[in-house]
Amino acid sequence: MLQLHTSNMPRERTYIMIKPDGVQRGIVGQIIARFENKGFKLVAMKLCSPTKEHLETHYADLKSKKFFPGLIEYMLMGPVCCMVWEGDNAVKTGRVMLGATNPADSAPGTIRGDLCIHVGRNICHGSDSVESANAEINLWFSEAEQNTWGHHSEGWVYENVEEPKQEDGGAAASGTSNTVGTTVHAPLTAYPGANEAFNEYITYSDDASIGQDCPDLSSLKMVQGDALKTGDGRVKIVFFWGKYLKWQCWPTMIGMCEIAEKHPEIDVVGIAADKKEKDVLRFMEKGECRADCPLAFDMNWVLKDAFRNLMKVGALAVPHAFLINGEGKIVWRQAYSAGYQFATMGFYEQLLHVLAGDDISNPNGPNPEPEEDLGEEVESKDVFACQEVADAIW
Ligand code: RTP
Ligand code: MG
Repeated sequence: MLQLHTSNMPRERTYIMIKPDGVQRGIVGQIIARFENKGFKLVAMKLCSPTKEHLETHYADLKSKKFFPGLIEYMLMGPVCCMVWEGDNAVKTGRVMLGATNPADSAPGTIRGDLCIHVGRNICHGSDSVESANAEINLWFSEAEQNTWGHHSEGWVYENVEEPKQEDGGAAASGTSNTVGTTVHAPLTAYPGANEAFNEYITYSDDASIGQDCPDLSSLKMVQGDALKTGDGRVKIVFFWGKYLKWQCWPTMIGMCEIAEKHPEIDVVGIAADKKEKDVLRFMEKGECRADCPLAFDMNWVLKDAFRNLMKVGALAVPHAFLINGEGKIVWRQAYSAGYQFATMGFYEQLLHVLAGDDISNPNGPNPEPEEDLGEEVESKDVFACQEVADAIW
């Protein structure tokens, strides 16, 4: 799975529930505060009064226990406060924070150790494994209720958070987040209306690479995943990145992986346009490149040069993505700069058109000619000698 942690990437999640006694005793706030203070991120919360059946499903693994009927009765005594907390080791740490099941055994400093006495009134529940956390989260919350958002303190809670840098005056480099209160990258949806009318102004035939055959990908040295062959009927994205770029690449890299996950019918390859393969491998080993789609090394920039030659330009800027249709032709390309996201700037819309079978290669012909000179001489005036201009200025 995708492991790249910019501030809005999901980490481990756990389901924490304040039981009816905790709600009745008015200690919901204290419990929430402990998770907030720890550094975990609240991604879902609601107060609800579940049915008996719902609680029986939640505690299904305890059905054979003698205390099961009493447990269900206890859980039906009033509303419960359901929450999903996110953070590294959230499941295990969440359990440690709750304390032992029986408050008589819970260490002081834990929630149960500090705030309750009897096992049948132990005020809170926490998932006991990542698997049960995922099942419980989906039992209690719909997908729409589970929020993904970037926490402004992420870079102060975790080490090595890669912040996608924007025009922030260097705040990202100093360790503070530049994503205050925002979701870093837009969800993968086309902009409204994109599929109704073809977006006419973005493709021109004087981009020399458009309509050309995608260069042979067999020279690539695959680092992860299988080699790709163009013209096999499958749409492809060829994405150039460089380890030296780091944060400039991450948002585009994440977007690329999201597209690959969302569209199994297409192939994606990320190509490291770096000098030495061993540097790239080392970078991957260190876990800094946390992309889960096929990745390749472009020895001696063979492929990068091949694309550059097709474009008839002096340099191929990275990050740079090429969209290749099923016949192996380049139908769209896009360069990215810091902070730009893969799914934005029209790329995803273009992909959807290609998948829908639209020909996006040349709907507009060449760039329009510059507007004709109307032939009127523009009178030049000396600003200091002309009263009219001086009046306008002052
Ligand atoms: P929870 O699921 O609520 O987080 O608690 P847990 O994992 O620490 O403990 P578990 O074995 O799953 O038990 C679920 C809840 O059942 C009640 N219980 N009563 N009378 C008893 O011996 C007994 N044992 C467990 C507790 O409310 C416990 O939290
Ligand atoms: Mg349990």
